[in-house]
Amino acid sequence: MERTLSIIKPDAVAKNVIGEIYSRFEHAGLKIVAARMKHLSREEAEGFYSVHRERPFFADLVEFMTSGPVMIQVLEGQDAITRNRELMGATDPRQAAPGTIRAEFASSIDANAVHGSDAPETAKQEIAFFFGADEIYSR
Ligand code: RTP
Ligand code: MG
Repeated sequence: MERTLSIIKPDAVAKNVIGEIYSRFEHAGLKIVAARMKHLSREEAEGFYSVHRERPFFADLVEFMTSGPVMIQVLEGQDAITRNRELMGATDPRQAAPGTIRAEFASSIDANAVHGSDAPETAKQEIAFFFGADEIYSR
């Protein structure tokens, strides 16, 4: 069993597709074992994406991630990290495979609907960034 951190970004929350995205997780065998809706502060968004601090898109990324509430969840299942990344599709929705979350719901490389951890180490860090051990209900 593996865990990954998923965020439904402000664009997808605004589009009212939280349930549709949750449904994809469930159909793929991923269980939602923790969840919280939150409007990230600038400090939280900067901290969460601190690996990208020096990248040219960092300011836009933080601006976008604080533009409205997000839905944050821990997904659990076999190969959860890879499986979630497959469901998400490529970062740029124009390159995302048909049928993926980003192909269906994203409108640009910034407003790209979802975040997913990209490796076991980052998954661990990202889960701990938002959830205490007592807030995760493994099933
Ligand atoms: P995420 O971390 O949000 O799951 O997305 P990702 O792994 O597919 O992409 P990553 O390289 O980690 O980039 C994080 C987010 O920054 C925005 N971005 N903009 N304008 C650009 O060239 C650019 N590149 C990345 C995207 O919103 C991406 O999801
Ligand atoms: Mg990433």
